[in-house]
Amino acid sequence: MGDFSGNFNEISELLQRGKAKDIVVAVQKALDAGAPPSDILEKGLISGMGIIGGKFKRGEVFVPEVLVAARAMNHASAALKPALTQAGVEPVGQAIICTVKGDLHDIGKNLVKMMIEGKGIEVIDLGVDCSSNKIIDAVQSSNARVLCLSALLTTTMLAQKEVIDTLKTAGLRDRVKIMVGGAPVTQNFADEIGADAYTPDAASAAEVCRSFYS
Ligand code: B1M
Repeated sequence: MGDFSGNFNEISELLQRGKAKDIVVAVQKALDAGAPPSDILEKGLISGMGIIGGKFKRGEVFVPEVLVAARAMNHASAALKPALTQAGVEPVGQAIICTVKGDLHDIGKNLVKMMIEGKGIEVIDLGVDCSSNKIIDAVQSSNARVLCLSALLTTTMLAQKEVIDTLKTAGLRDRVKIMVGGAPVTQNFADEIGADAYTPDAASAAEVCRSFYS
């Protein structure tokens, strides 16, 4: 283990410039130097994505730049995965995860999935833009005890309510604990729509998800 100066700027900048290959090297370098994986994630990757988000909002960068940053994020997350998740954890059960209807953002969902898998839970990933019917089918045909819904847009967070209402109508609401999250989602909103849990980040989502299997 070497020395890491704690400078996560290089990782943040490589992410913002969408340098998928270079960022994997930088992440590995930071890990080898003893940087905590959670710091690499928060102070390097998520911080860089936040800067891109701000620039996007101000019209300083556009969708193509955000897409290459997203691609770099996915490569870097994959490189971090072994360090972030505990190896050899006994399997405890299944969970379902997706991004809701109308929403294509999957970076947060993928991080939540990765952390939950690290707790020994098998995750059925339904992908993005996922309709209530597809979710209902998965609840019916699996043994999942937890359903995780991610939404990144103020418009699509309402689809989380739609999923819960559809499950109620189908008589399936009590089959699963429902967890909601994503940047615009709050504890108040989760309470309003009748979700079982809200968590602000991937690490706490994994903790809470695991607690439903004890
Ligand atoms: Co989008 N986008 N985007 N975008 N995009 C946002 C969300 C936005 C805030 C940017 C901005 O204006 N500042 C804004 C939303 C505004 C709003 O609704 N309030 C926005 C917009 C407007 C749009 C479009 C409409 C733009 C357009 O086309 N005009 C469009 C919509 C497409 C659609 O979904 N239908 C769009 C498109 C895109 C891209 C495709 C280019 C790309 C997504 C690529 C991809 O995901 N594969 C993209 C990106 C990358 C962003 C930003 C820059 C980054 C999102 C991200 O990945 N963050 C984002 C700005 C920002 O967030 N600052 C933005 C990093 C990620 C780790 O964080 O996903 O929040 P996050 O996940 C966190 C927590 O929220 C939590 O854990 C994670 C970390 O620990 N979490 C959960 C997430 N899900 C959870 C579930 C849980 C628990 C916790 O339990 C189940």
